[in-house]
Amino acid sequence: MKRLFALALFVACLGLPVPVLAQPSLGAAFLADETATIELNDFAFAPRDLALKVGRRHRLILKNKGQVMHYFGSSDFFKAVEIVGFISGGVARPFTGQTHIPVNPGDSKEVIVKPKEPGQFTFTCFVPTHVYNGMTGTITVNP
Ligand SMILES: [Cu+2]
Repeated sequence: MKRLFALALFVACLGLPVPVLAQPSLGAAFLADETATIELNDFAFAPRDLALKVGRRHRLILKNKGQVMHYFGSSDFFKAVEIVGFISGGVARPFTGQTHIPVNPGDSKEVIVKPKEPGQFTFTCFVPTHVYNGMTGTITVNP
């Protein structure tokens, strides 16, 4: 009898709307057509050349594998894209017009961009000595 009651309760519950308590995974927070992981090392980006496409949503995962803080920055590039989403500290956050994204050692951030126009852009680390030591790369946005 107890078992039957439990079964009836279970069946009754099936008809009720189930509250969604689970947080969507970060991957699902913003849909992207393409994903590229960019490693920020001491003192280079890997890869150092990126190819994106106008109108596609590109998820750029910025991973700092180095021992010191690095930046992924490009004032020209961030002006030529629509920012679809930004994830920092595991949480979706507003992207406040920044052009140089700092990433702590061992940390990662994600920016989802949709290029608006074709072109070639340089990206660098914000720290001048890091640029001098090789932290620079190229983003090509194809039509
Ligand atoms: Cu750096």
